[in-house]
Amino acid sequence: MGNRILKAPEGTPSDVERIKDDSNYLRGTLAESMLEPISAGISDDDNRLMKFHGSYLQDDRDLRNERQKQKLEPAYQFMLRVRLPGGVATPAQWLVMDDLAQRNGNGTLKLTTRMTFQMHGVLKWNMKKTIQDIHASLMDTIAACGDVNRNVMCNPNPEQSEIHTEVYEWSKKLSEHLLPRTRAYHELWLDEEKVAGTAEEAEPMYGPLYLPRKFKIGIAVPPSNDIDVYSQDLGFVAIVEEEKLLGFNVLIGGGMGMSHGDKETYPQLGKTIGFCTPDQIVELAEKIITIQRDYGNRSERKNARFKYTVDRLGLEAVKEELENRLGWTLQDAKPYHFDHNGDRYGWVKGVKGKWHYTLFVEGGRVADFENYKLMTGLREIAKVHSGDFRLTANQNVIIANVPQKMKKQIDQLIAEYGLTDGKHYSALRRSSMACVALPTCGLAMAEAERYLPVLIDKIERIVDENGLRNEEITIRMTGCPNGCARHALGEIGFIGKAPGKYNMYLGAAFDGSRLSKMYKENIGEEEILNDLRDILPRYAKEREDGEHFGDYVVRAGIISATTDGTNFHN
Ligand code: SRM
Ligand code: SF4
Repeated sequence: MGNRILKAPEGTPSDVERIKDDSNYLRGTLAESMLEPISAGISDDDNRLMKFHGSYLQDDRDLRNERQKQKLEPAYQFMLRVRLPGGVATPAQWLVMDDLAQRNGNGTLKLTTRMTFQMHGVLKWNMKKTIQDIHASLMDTIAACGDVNRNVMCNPNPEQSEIHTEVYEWSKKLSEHLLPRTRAYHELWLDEEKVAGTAEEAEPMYGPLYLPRKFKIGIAVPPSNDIDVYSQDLGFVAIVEEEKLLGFNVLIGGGMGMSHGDKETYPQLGKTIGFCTPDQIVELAEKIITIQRDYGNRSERKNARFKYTVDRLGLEAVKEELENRLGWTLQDAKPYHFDHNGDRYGWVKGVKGKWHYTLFVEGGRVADFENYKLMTGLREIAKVHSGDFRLTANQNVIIANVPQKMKKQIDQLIAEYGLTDGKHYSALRRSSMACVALPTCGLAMAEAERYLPVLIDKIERIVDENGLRNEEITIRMTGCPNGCARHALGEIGFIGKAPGKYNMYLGAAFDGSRLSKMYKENIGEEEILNDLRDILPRYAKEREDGEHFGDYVVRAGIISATTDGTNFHN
C-alpha cells in the first residue's frame, strides 16, 4: 500500500457548508420555522436543512405567475421522500402512503427512479403529522435528501429469491449503517426529548459538516442492471456462482448531473476497483464515504460529487487510500454480464411457488386518471395482497410474492381496473423514464413527466411504420441537466433547455454501460420527430441481428461513442 498525499480542493467553503456548520447537527431554526403561522414557506437556510429530513420546500409553478400578479406569496408546499432501501414496501405501508397522499398530498404518489415514494403538495401545517404517520408505519424520511448517503437501491426482482433476499438484506444494512446519528429528526418530527450536545451526536462517520454533496449507492444483480450501477457514487455488482452470493465487484465515481454549457461538469460512469466479500461491504462503504468527506470539494457544489473527487485524485490513488483506511486489500474483480437496464413486465414465477407481476407505471405517477384508475386499483390490491410491493428503479412497481392461491384474485383486480403490464404499448414506451420536472420541481427548464408520454404517442407512429413496435429502445427525458431520470444512460435522451426545447442525446448502451452524446441542441418537437423519421427507418433496415439502437447509431457513425464522462461534451 502506497503513501500518496491527497488534498481536498482549496477555496472558500460554499454557503451550504456554513449552514450545516451553524445548524447544530441539522436542527437550525426548523422547529420555529415550521410553527411560524404567517408564511406557508420556510427560510432558505432551513430549507437546506430540511433536505436532510427528506423534504424540499417547493411551489406550484403552474400557479406562479398568477400568484405573482395577485401579489400573493408562491403556492408553497412540501415534497416528502421516503427512505425505502431496496424499494420494498408491505401492503400496509402502501395503504398508508396512499391514504397520506389523498389526505395531505396532491392525491398522487410518485414512484421515483431510486425506488421509493414521493408525495407532493404537503402543506407546512400537515408536515409533522404526515412524517409521524410514515414513521408509525415503520418507514421514515431520514436522509432521503441532503448531503448524506441516500436511499440504497438494489435489484428488486425476486425471481432468484434466495440471492435477492440476501442482496436486499445488504442494502438495508448499508442504509441503516450510513444514516446520520443526529437525533434532530426524532426531536423535530417525532417529539423525542432533546439530546443536543451529547456524545452520541458527534457523527463519527460524517462529522458536523456531513458530506460535500449527496452520495448514492446501488447493488445490481446480473444479468439485470436495472438500478444503473454505473451511475452510482458507489456501485456493487453481485457475483453469484452456483446459486451462492460470493460477494460484490466494487465500482466508484459514477453520477449523472451536469450543467448546460459547463464542461467542468459531466455525467460519469463508475469504474471497477476490485471485489469484496459480502461481510466487507458495510465497512468498505463507510470508508469510501469518509474519503469523500475528507477530499470532496466543499467550495464548488457543482464539482462536489464523488465522481469529481475520483477523477481529480485518480482511481488508483482513491483505491490505495481506501485500502489504507480498511487495512486490507480488495480482491481482483470477477467477470459478470449485464443484458439490460430496463424492467421485465408481467407475471413471472419465482421460487417456492410465488408469483410476481411487474406493472408498468408511466412516468412513475400513481394516480387516478380519467380513464385509468391506477391508484384505486393498486389500493384494492394492497387491501388483499399478502406479499409485498417492490418499487423499481425504472419507476414501476412489482406486485411481488403472490402465492399461487391468491394469483387468481390479484389477476381479477388487475383486469377489473385495467391495470397494465404495458404489453399492448410499444416496447419503446415500456422502456421510458421521465423525471418529475414541472410543475413541482424548482429546477425544471422544460416539461418531462407530463410531456414524454405525448411525444411517445408520436414516436410510436414512426416505430410502428418501421416494424419496431417490439424493439426495446430505452428513452429518457429530464426537465434539466441534473439527470434525475438518468438521461445520459438512455439510448435516446432528452434534456430540457427551455419550454418546449430539448437537447437530444443518442448512443448510450442498452445495458447501461456506455453514456450517450449530444446529437442536436435546443430542438423542438418537429425537429425531434424529423430526426427520428430519418434514423429509426435506417436502424430498422441496417441493424445487425440483435443489435440494439444505441450500438447501431454508434456503428453507423450517426454519433460518436462517449468512452468516458470526461469526453461526454466532445
Ligand atoms: Fe434528483 C435534485 C427529483 C433521482 C440528480 N431531484 C432533485 C430535486 C430535489 C430538485 C431540487 O433540488 O430542487 C427534484 C425534486 C422534483 C420534484 O418535484 O419531486 C429531484 N431525483 C428526483 C426524482 C424524484 C426523479 C424521479 O422522477 O423519479 C428522483 C428521486 C430519487 C430518490 O428517490 O432518491 C431523483 N436525481 C435522481 C437521480 C437518479 C438516481 O439517483 O439514480 C439523479 C442522477 C444521479 C446522480 O445523482 O448523479 C439525480 N437531482 C439530481 C441532481 C444533480 C446532482 C448533481 O450531481 O449534479 C439534483 C440537483 C442538485 O442536487 O443540486 C437533483
Ligand atoms: Fe427537476 Fe431537473 Fe431533476 Fe427533472 S432532472 S426532477 S427537472 S432537477
